Amino acid sequence: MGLITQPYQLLICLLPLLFYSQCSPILCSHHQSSALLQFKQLFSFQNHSSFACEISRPKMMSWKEDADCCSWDGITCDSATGHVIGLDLSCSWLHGNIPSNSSLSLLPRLRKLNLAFNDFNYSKISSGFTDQFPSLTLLNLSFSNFMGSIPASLGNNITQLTYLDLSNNSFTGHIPPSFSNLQQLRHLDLWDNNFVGKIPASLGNNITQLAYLDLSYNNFSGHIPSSFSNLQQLLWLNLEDNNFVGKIPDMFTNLTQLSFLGLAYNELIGSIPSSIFELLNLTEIYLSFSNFSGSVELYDFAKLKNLKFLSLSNISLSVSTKLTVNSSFPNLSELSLPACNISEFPDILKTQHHLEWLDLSRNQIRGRIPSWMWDIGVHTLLVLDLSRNFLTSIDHLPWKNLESLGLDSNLLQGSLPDLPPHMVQFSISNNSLTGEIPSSFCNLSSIQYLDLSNNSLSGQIPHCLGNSTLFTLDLRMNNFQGSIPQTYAKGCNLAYLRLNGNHLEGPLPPSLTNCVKLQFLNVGNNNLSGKFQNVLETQHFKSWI
Ligand SMILES: *[C@@H]1O[C@H](CO)[C@@H](O)[C@H](O)[C@H]1NC(C)=O
Ligand SMILES: *[C@@H]1O[C@H](CO)[C@@H](O)[C@H](O)[C@H]1NC(C)=O
Ligand SMILES: *[C@@H]1O[C@H](CO)[C@@H](O)[C@H](O)[C@H]1NC(C)=O
Ligand SMILES: *[C@@H]1O[C@H](CO)[C@@H](O)[C@H](O)[C@H]1NC(C)=O
Ligand SMILES: *[C@@H]1O[C@H](CO)[C@@H](O)[C@H](O)[C@H]1NC(C)=O
Ligand SMILES: *[C@@H]1O[C@H](CO)[C@@H](O)[C@H](O)[C@H]1NC(C)=O
Ligand SMILES: *[C@@H]1O[C@H](CO)[C@@H](O)[C@H](O)[C@H]1NC(C)=O
Ligand SMILES: *[C@@H]1O[C@H](CO)[C@@H](O)[C@H](O)[C@H]1NC(C)=O
Ligand SMILES: *[C@@H]1O[C@H](CO)[C@@H](O)[C@H](O)[C@H]1NC(C)=O
Ligand SMILES: *[C@@H]1O[C@H](CO)[C@@H](O)[C@H](O)[C@H]1NC(C)=O
Ligand SMILES: *[C@@H]1O[C@H](CO)[C@@H](O)[C@H](O)[C@H]1NC(C)=O
Ligand SMILES: CC(=O)N[C@H]1CO[C@H](CO)[C@@H](O)[C@@H]1O
Repeated sequence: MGLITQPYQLLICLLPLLFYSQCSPILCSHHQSSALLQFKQLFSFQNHSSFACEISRPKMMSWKEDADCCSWDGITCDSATGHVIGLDLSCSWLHGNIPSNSSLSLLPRLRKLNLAFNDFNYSKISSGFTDQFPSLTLLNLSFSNFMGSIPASLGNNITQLTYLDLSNNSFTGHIPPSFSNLQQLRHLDLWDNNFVGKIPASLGNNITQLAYLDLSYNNFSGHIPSSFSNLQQLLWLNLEDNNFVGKIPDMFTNLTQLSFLGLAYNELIGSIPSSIFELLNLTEIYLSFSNFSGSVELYDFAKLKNLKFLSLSNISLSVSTKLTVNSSFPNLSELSLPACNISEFPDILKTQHHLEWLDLSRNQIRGRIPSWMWDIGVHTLLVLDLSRNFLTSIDHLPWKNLESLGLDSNLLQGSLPDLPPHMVQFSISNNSLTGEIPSSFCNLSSIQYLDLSNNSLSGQIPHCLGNSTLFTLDLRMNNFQGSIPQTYAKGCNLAYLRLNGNHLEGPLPPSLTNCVKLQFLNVGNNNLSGKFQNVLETQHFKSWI
């Protein structure tokens, strides 16, 4: 309980004494509560400003002039002095601009400021804003529609900062040199902004307590600083989706705690440093879509027993191992190896029992799927992408929970397989399949994307595909006959319908007007009749409907 230091606090304390046996003095000074109420005036409250929050409420709406601001929702006070030291307005439905002279500056003792998940209508952060809070340890502005650059002076003043989250805004500009003063920083998240420029070497030299560093989804360029080798506390390093160039520096020897490594979607060249294979705490590695050269053996990753997610692409990967019965490989959840020059199913798959995601697309795998593959992730596999290989037949789909299957651009012959019941996405275009669509396709209760185009399929289009959950239906360039399904129900989800290049007859179904989301329709090169026939050979259904 705080000391009663001001006469009016004493008064308010005594009044309730007439009714209650306990006295709880008002901690909050008048000028603090009026600063907060003035800040409240800047905003309107709209729940969609916090749409991304699981739980949200308009915290400020309960703030009342005659109450102790230290008890207000979102406020923390120092219990001895009554100073407001914490303001947590995350997920509070705020909509409006924060001006550079906002009354928050009247709360100079703030240590934690969390404004995440609101809509500040592209406000800028002025140097005035951050310079006001010399004791700040936490600043969270994530996902709240800020823009503009980081004030150059930021690091000069708030040197106690340990946690800085500016992720998912529209910030621009460089990381200012003053950041090198933020030597207490443990968490730096700039994910999903429009930052540019090089990463200052001082980031690695000076901010050596960093445990979490996320610069992904920006437009940073230049080399990855070799000074990152000093970040020995690092658990999380994500530099994905920037314009980093050059070789990965030799920085991993010291990063022994690293658990997440994301370097995908850059323009990195050179080989993947073998020091990565010594980082025993790694659980996730994303190195796809860069320009690495050299070759890697999949088995190099065998020591990383904690590895769950492995994603490589566009490198020459050697997958055949001398896998013995006893030898173990990490138990992966996700293995993504597109365009890795692979010519066979990697035999390390034989030891994978928890696989949920397997991408071997754009490789040179030939023939049929080996029968031992049927035991891999029978109950766990959700996503399987084998498109753009040289597979010749698909006999069996034993994966009960599979939701997405890609088999496009192979050499598949024979008829369509029956699909697992929870399938959401299935594409098998550009093959040589024959026969009809199995009636079992009518049991697919979650299907959204179905692409059977460019095959030699025939027979009628099952009418159940009209009245379905489909968003995309692509059956073009086959030999389908008969009429177009007539049964488009109200609430139809269909947005893309391509039936061109078949032998379909009859009119376009009137019920297609139930598909109000339809954006793309092509029924050309068929034998359709009826009044819509010519008009409908347009690609933008909405434009004339
Ligand atoms: C947001 O408010 C609208 C009405 O103003 C209401 O229909 C909707 O359910 C609310 N959403 C949430 C997530 O509270
Ligand atoms: C949001 O910003 C725009 C443009 O600066 C302005 O016209 C509008 O009034 C602002 N809305 C609110 C709620 O402050
Ligand atoms: C901020 O400046 C505007 C005018 O530029 C003024 O109307 C407003 O009262 C000022 N707010 C504070 C808190 O000083
Ligand atoms: C900051 O906001 C993010 C929202 O992106 C949230 O996940 C995180 O927990 C917040 N951090 C703190 C310390 O409140
Ligand atoms: C923060 O910087 C401003 C100028 O940028 C200066 O006036 C102020 O004294 C500094 N505050 C601290 C605590 O260093
Ligand atoms: C930051 O590191 C650089 C070396 O990169 C050093 O020259 C500088 O003094 C350091 N800055 C601070 C504030 O410690
Ligand atoms: C990203 O940076 C590159 C140069 O590194 C530049 O050409 C490009 O326009 C930038 N893109 C954006 C969206 O700022
Ligand atoms: C590892 O960190 C130490 C201490 O910061 C440093 O002296 C050494 O050069 C680092 N090693 C590498 C390979 O970067
Ligand atoms: C890294 O792994 C070691 C050995 O498994 C473990 O003792 C340590 O706690 C791990 N570190 C982290 C940060 O998980
Ligand atoms: C990386 O590869 C892409 C295409 O594979 C190419 O366009 C780009 O120029 C390459 N970049 C570098 C830095 O080699
Ligand atoms: C569409 O299917 C549902 C259930 O599958 C059924 O209740 C409804 O009658 C069907 N509508 C049409 C137009 O066939
Ligand atoms: C990945 C992610 O959640 N990105 C979000 C960033 O914020 C914008 C809106 O400001 C969302 O549309 C993105 O989905």
